[in-house]
Amino acid sequence: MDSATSDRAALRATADNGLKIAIVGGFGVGKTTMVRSVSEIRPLNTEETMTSAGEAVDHLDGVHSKTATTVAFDFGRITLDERSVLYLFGAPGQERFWFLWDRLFSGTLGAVVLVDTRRLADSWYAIDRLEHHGAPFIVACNDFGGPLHTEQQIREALALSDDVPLVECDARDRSSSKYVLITLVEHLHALSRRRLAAESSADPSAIPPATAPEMTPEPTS
Ligand SMILES: Nc1nc2c(ncn2[C@@H]2O[C@H](COP(=O)(O)OP(=O)(O)O)[C@@H](O)[C@H]2O)c(=O)[nH]1
Ligand SMILES: [Mg+2]
Repeated sequence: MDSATSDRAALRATADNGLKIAIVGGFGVGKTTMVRSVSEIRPLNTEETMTSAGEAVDHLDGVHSKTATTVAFDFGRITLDERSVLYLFGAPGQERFWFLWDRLFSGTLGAVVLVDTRRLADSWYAIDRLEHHGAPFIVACNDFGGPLHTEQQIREALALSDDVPLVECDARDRSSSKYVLITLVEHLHALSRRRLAAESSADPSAIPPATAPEMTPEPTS
């Protein structure tokens, strides 16, 4: 088993704010690849070589080049600043692991749904569960050189609403994977600003008074 933890980049002692992001999607869409390409530590993963014993269980339609499969979680880490650390969890895509996903989504800030545009339906379940949990997410189309679809075609096939960001990526490429995570974080930020604005208009007393900067209380933590 290729399973390793490395302290190549030791976690800072000041890091006290762990933020969790999930990377989900169908079997073979590139979840393990993405966690590997962006993690600053050698990701803990639990890949197993696939053998003929799994043929009846893990269907390789459309993913014939795949030789290993995740049998638990991919786990990676990115330090954001002195105090904040982003943890990435890639959930195994096979149907028999779907029961793990609901636990995975608790406490996550949001999720990236990776899709292979040749097999869009394989990511339906991930989107369904995220919507069920009310968890914010974005969709990233991983580049497998499949037929080109317009954004509208992909949105229709996935029944995605217009406010869910849809981006393209190459999970093997670090900067492309980083861009996907930045898109998710910007989406989360926009959602939280929208929520605050809605709360303020429902309750005008919730609008913070316009005080001079020197009157702003010091943060307590
Ligand atoms: N062409 C191409 N292949 C990819 C890309 N991302 C992953 N792969 C390959 O697709 C296969 C499945 O990827 P993997 O990360 O194991 O998928 P997972 O089941 O979602 O974890 C592997 O052989 C990867 O090397 C990509 O962006 N483009
Ligand atoms: Mg995997």
